[in-house]
Amino acid sequence: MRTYFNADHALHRGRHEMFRGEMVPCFEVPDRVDFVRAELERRAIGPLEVPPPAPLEALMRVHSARYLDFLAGAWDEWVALDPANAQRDAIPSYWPIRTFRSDVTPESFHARMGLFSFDAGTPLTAGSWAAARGGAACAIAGAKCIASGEHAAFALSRPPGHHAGVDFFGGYCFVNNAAVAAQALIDGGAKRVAVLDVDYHHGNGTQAIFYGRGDVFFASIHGDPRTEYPYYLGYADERGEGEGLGMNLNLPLARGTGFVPWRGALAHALIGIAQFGAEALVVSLGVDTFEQDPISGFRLQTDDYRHVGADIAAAGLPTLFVFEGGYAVAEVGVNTVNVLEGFAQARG
Ligand code: 7XA
Ligand code: ZN
Repeated sequence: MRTYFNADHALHRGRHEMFRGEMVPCFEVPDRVDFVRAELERRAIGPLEVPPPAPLEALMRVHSARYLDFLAGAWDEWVALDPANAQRDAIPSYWPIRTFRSDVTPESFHARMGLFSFDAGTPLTAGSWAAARGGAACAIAGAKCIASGEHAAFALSRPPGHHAGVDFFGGYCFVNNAAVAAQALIDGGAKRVAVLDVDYHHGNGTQAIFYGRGDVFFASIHGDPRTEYPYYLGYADERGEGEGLGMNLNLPLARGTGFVPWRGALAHALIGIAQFGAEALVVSLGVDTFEQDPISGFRLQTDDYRHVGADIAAAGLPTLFVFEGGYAVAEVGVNTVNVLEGFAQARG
């Protein structure tokens, strides 16, 4: 299985994030990818390739131009406000919640940070835009790879993507890599694409991007939003709307859930994907479902991830894995590559 590696990922290196009332060192660190890469090489999973730059047009298929323009210039604006800002990350602190306007783009940089985000846990740094664009390039190259007849590919994208919506960042995500990939598959000729999100956190951004569409099915297994981030989306009664009605399948599970019921939810999601008749599958692959993950609450163990890969392989679809969360840094490589190896061995 070929891996597309984001050579620019470490340009995004947040210093601190707001976490439960205090500023703490970021959980989402460049080392995560280094551990995955080392494990890929140790097990010789397949070649590793740095993709060509992502065309902005491909990102604009799922994100608004206004949002991408903002991301592209945000760091320079932040430093222009005060040269000392070069030493600190930009973090939003105001949001246009209900009754405020979001149709007007304010002049204030701080106001636009809030307009285009939904939490204070996602620091924007000097290299965030370059890194996010590099991550999307991996997703696009991976989509092309499976469209050309490969069984599978892995986009080792970082920063992650599934919380990013049409015009907002949050949850450590700026550009929705999985959505960019699904859209690239559609634009390449696929009629029906499924996105399966197995990260601990609901992929609110991916859901929202495709919610009204009949050509992309979204299934997600995640911590119950009544208690788990991102809290405000991910309930079972969100089934899509308009042409997308019935194309959204949320399978929230209680904090503390172990592998047996989790695997049952995976089977349920895969049945939905089969009934939809997907031609290709994009997997938002987060391994923050791991029992030792510091910010999550499921109880999957390292060996379970092989079964996850094998179960996904049984769907028999061209499959692109897109890297998302997982913050038990020392184990993130083994757990991620267990999924890929489980898939590859089952698929033959
Ligand atoms: O899949 N999403 C993540 O792994 C990020 C979760 C962010 C949790 C919020 C902590 N401030
Ligand atoms: Zn996550």
